[in-house]
Amino acid sequence: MKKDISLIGVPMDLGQNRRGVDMGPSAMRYAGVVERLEALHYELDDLGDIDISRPDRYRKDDGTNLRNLLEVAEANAKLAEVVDEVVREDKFPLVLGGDHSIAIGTLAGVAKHYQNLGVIWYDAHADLNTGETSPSGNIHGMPLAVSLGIGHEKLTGIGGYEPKIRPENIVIIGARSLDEGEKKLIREKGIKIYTMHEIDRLGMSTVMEETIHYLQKQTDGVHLSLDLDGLDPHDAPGVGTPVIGGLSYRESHLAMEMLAEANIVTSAEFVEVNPILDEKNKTASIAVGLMGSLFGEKLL
Ligand code: B3U
Ligand code: MN
Ligand code: MN
Repeated sequence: MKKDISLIGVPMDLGQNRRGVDMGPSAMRYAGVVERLEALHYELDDLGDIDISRPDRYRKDDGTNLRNLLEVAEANAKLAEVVDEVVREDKFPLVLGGDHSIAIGTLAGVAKHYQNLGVIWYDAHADLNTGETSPSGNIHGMPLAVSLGIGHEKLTGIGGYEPKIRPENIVIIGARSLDEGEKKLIREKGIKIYTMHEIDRLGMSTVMEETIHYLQKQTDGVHLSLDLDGLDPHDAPGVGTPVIGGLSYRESHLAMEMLAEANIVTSAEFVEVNPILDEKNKTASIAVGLMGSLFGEKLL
């Protein structure tokens, strides 16, 4: 892993409709992210937070099923520029959300620097909706589709190029709540996915071995997009859309440790931490612990 990390906060909750996830970056800073990574001898530069404009009212944009489209697009365009610069300086971008719509901006900033960027989507959801298939109109359920070039052009065009990623370079891990349109897209595009069913059958160790092998073969960088709702709500209660039957704390640490050992991750984001719904900052602390493992913290 690169020894220089740039930390970027994205205090945005406009991609969904439960307030509070905009406080995620503060909660993770409070939980000691900077100290945790510095203790591992990383040079960490905290770039602070992206400026987010607030609409006077949260609403779907005219004629679309996309909540706060213009503000979400604007925030992601700003994020993409900052992330682009970080990668250009050969530093590791570590992005703290914010709702998962921020992956649109992170990937727009990162992907142009790679021929074949791999993506690990650690999430209870696949986030493969479009305005047409989304049951909610929430853009946080769409960033993976947007990054494939599928969706509203105000989102797919961010960063001035599309698509950002290819379907064969994606691995989804932890899915257990998929909408019909998402299932169709997964089948059509042949996206590799480990739902909870496969994880239960194979075990996390095999799932990660296969994931690492698969991505190592064909990618020149890997972005980890970790939605805290991938974890079971018992372990990570502070998320907007908890889904029971998720990945455990232990499985998640194992996954991060195996990624650290394989040394394949070149950028990462931790999203959907909602301190208002949390229990004493438990979810933010777990997120920071997972970052520790991802960046090489060892038990012994
Ligand atoms: N698939 C649903 C629910 C959802 C997606 N991402 C989250 N929830 N966190 C949707 O609204 O697109
Ligand atoms: Mn998500
Ligand atoms: Mn999710």
